[in-house]
Amino acid sequence: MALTERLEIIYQDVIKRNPGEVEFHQAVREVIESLGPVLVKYPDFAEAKIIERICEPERQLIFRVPWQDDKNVVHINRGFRVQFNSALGPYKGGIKFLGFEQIFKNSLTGVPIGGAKGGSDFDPKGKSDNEVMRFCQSFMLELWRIIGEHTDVPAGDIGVGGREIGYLFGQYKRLTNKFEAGVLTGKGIVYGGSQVRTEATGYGCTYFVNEMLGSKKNGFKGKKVLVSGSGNVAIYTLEKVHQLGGKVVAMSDSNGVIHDEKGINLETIKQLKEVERRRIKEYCDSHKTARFIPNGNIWDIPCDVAFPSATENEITGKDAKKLVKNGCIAVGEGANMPTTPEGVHVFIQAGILYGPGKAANAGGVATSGLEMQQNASREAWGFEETDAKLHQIMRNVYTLCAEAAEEFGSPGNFVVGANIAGFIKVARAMTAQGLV
Ligand code: 2IT
Repeated sequence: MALTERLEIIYQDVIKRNPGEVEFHQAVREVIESLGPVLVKYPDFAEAKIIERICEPERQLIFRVPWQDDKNVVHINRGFRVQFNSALGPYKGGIKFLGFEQIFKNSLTGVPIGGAKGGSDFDPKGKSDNEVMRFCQSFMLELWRIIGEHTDVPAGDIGVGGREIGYLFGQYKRLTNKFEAGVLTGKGIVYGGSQVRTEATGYGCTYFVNEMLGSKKNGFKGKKVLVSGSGNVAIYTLEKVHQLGGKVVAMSDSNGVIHDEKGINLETIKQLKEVERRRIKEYCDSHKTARFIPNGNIWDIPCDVAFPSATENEITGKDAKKLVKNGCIAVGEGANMPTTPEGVHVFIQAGILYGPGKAANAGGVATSGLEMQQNASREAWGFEETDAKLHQIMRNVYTLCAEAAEEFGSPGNFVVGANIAGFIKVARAMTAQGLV
């Protein structure tokens, strides 16, 4: 889509100031493409240069992370934290990147949290538990200076799960001499974690798609579903899709795809991935109707609903065309930015139900918000109560996106809806807080 001249200037400036950050450019472009009609309706946002300010992180930290492996060899990695926007609350987001997306996603949840991301260039593959622990301790030895329950609240993301959050929390506690539970989310249930946080992104994404299907008087019953990935998000999407009557026929990891038209068995996947930390191809050892496709492309398999839940840019324009041609009617992005701009264009043109990550996967960070609420009040809610709150939040996210899309002239376009609804709230808060 063409940008107005003003938005094009902003975009070119972002490229110039952030050379090489192609995924950041991609995320910015997608948002500002939606904002033309917003600036027409709210010229004060333009005057206050809200978009220009949102595109520049409030603070960025890059730090050295030295650690020793099991043979006492010293390694040097690099850690990052990008504190993007605190207009709505303390910075909040995973230990990865794509902090820009997080601002709008967090805004959509209705929970008072700003946007941040962080990460490192450490590759956990093949590292022992002790090595991961030493790395996490060294990482926190720097990070602790800029985080806190009222300042910045990191969480897990790709490659950072409960184990890592535990090591990070232990080190933070030791450094600060405080049991400040709300400083990290995704904690274990026994030390301040929330019920449903592990399930939240997958459950939430399925709830969002269920709302989209419901708007067409449709549902998951009898639907054939693809879920890429086999991490947290993918596993709990599988669980919820099956609970709602759909059938997940394929999943994947970085080695390939498993395909079983009879449906993928949840318990086997949980055992393989959560308990034994093994590769997905081993699924076929115990399920003879399943086949493993080494380096296969999951999007080649015909489906009704697709949940890209692995990583960035995993659905290309070509994949999107294939999905549409094979009869796919809905896509829910469990991962962040898993569809390339060409792919997004294909879905929008085809008029299928397309739930972009910043709306569809907002249940994860929303439930982190619920974890913070419980930590602040020293409460621990039950599973059902927490799940009901998550479900309501996802209904609200859906309604916000649908209404904003309608109001700004793109009915049914949840990309436009999510960008505008997420943006307006942040822009109002920034305007109210003056030039900061
Ligand atoms: O992409 C995401 O929304 C997350 N990784 C979750 C962040 C969080 O703070 O729970």
